[in-house]
Amino acid sequence: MKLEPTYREVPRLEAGSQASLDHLESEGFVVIAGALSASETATALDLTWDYLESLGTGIDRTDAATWDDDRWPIAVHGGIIPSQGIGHSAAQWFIRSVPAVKRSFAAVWDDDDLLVSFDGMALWRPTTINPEWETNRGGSWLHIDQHPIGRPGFHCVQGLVSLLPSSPATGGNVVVPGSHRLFESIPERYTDRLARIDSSIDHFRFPADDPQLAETPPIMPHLEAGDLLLWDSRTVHCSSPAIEQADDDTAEPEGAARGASLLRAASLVCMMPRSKSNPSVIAKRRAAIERRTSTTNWSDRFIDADQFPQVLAADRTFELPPVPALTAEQEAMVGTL
Ligand SMILES: O=C(O)CCC(=O)C(=O)O
Repeated sequence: MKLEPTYREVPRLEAGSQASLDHLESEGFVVIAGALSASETATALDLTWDYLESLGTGIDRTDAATWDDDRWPIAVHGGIIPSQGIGHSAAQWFIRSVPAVKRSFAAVWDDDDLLVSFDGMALWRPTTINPEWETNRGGSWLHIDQHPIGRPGFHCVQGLVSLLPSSPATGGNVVVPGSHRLFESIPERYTDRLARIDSSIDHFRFPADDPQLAETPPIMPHLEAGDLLLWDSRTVHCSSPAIEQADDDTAEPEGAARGASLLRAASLVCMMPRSKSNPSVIAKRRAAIERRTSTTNWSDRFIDADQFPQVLAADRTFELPPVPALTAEQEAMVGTL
């Protein structure tokens, strides 16, 4: 039987607090309450739509009839847009620069000289308008983002800022609490499966019906708009679409287009100490600004998300956002100052 998440209220803790660090250490994830204020969240959402509308494909935020696949940027598993300049959109640079986001990561590392990922966003269109917009179900892509042999031990904490409140009817991120403690035993437990993954690839997927995960079932943590979810890259996670139908009064009428809104808008963000990176990676990061190349969560290696097989296979071009004019603080997060 495929593993399905249960929707859960979880503690929402203060950015940089000891309680948040303790929760991250014991559960492998933590929700930071209101890392973005209501007005910062509204600005970020607005900038996200600016990005989508600037792709040159004819997307109009007020008209869901223009959100079809022919106009939408390419999404990979779980409705994540990893490329097409999104990592250098004004939305992503705005979110990365909100002080509470950096404060949350600085507390994790006890270091505030941090390099930020040029990550993308998970932007989910309403399935009431087109059921084919439903993203991959949780059980089908539970994974970790760290190779158990290539990168043993603790290396990274990933994050996402939710720009909309979640509910069982929106779906959202899924984590398996405490599963970071499984990590060390993966080479023994999944020997054959792991042997198929090169040790330089920081991605390992669990079987959809994995009996070893059935003992610690996945949860979908509740997030308010502006919350930052952090998780250890060793924690088993993914995302999943709605697990309940929306109430009748909140559901979009079938076929509605004007006035519709996204189900989910989540900004992926990850910061790691500069000391884990090196000058060659930093030179590539600087060039990525000019080229508007997005990356994965890792800032200690340069992994070009424009080269993802799904992006290359789609063979489509979109207008890129303008080269961002970075502040000194943002240049420091690139590594060039
Ligand atoms: O959209 C999500 O919440 C899933 C994110 C994820 O799996 C990842 O960034 O590795």
